[in-house]
Amino acid sequence: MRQVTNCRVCGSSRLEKYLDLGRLPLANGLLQSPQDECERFPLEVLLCLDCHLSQLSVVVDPKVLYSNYPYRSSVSTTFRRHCYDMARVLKDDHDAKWRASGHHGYDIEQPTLIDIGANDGCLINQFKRHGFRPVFAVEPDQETSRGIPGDTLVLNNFWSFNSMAPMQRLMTLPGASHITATNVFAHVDDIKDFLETAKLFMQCGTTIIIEVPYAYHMVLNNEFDTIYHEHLSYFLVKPLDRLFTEAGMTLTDVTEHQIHGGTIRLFVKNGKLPQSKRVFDMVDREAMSGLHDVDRYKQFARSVEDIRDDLRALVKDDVVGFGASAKGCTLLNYCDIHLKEIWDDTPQKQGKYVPGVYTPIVPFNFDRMRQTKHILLLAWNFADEIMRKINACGYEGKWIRPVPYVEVM
Ligand code: JHZ
Ligand code: ZN
Repeated sequence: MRQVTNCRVCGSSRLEKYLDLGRLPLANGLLQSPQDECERFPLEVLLCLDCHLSQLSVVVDPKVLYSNYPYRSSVSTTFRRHCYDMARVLKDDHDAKWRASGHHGYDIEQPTLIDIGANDGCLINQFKRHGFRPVFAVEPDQETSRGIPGDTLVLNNFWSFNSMAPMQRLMTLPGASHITATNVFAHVDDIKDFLETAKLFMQCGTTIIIEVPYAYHMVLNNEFDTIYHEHLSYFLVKPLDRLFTEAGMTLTDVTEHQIHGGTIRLFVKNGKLPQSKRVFDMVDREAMSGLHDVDRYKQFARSVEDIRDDLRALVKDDVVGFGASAKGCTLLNYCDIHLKEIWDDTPQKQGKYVPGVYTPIVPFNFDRMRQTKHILLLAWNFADEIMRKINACGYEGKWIRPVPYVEVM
């Protein structure tokens, strides 16, 4: 474990702690048995008073975090749909640029893809459907990467200069027109090295498309459960813009998406280029919302305590959870809530236990549903999909949503 003393973006040592969730276990370190021990690490968030990046106070070894990783992106229809839409937007944009450059009809150059943090191939599958040719995928966990389509070269490694530069030379790996990194950039400690590694595979015109949960929504909507040891950084546009500029790149555009409780999609290119007005507007909105001032974060921390107290008063041990998400692990452990069980469709999670609270994770069961009066939405980001599905099975009980405030529906 590494203690963070300097900001990951600007190097400043002026880091102020605004949230302390206690010593928590690793969110995806699911247990085989309720008797198993689990290691705990501090879960505290610091704000850089100079560039306004929020970051954890410690970095846990990624080899510990990402071995036997049970999360599978493809389980949610909403996320698959999100990847489909993303591929469509990028393909349309690619085709429009190709046409504008004077080429027509069947002569369209095929866009190519490198996907970082490919998980089970959820994103690659949707990009292939839109005519992208995968160059290679990077996914450190071998077992997770089994879902990636067989015709895609898979590198079971972390995206770092030390691991990728020798591979590039040995295997003469080419570049790609698009490099995607969805829900992985916040997991990276050395984000400058991440960008230098990307440069190895950038050609003229390559776009890096990064998606990260947006700290603006985390703070304004009290999404404290998106804080766990995998998420080292909680990004605003302001520090990101500085990061890319200092790396000799340009954040050319940024768009907002609803997925995972509020996500930003960043478009990054090599060199100094014009920026969309959206980039400036979002930085302004962050400032106007108080997010360049530590007091707003301290107010967030007080709201988190209120949610904890409300949930503890409401949730009894006959309540069932839906979605053994990483978020759920933070929520249950921080609030010290002990549910009857958690339903989850991920085969790799079923039969295991949430660390710290030792709640069993089981498949959805029709008979148990009939005896259930309250379900706690531990994957509130997929509330519509989950509620529609379970209500359609005849569920007549109530739903509890923990954020932005505790709500019984
Ligand atoms: P879900 C994920 O975090 C992964 P998590 C990662 N840590 C990250 O960075 C963030 O997103 C942004 C289950 N489920 O996706 C599947 C069903 O069983 O909200 C999952 O276990 N049936 C890399 O883990 C869980 O719920 C369903 O119908 O907090 C959802 O976890 C649906 C919709 C979900 O993220
Ligand atoms: Zn900083």
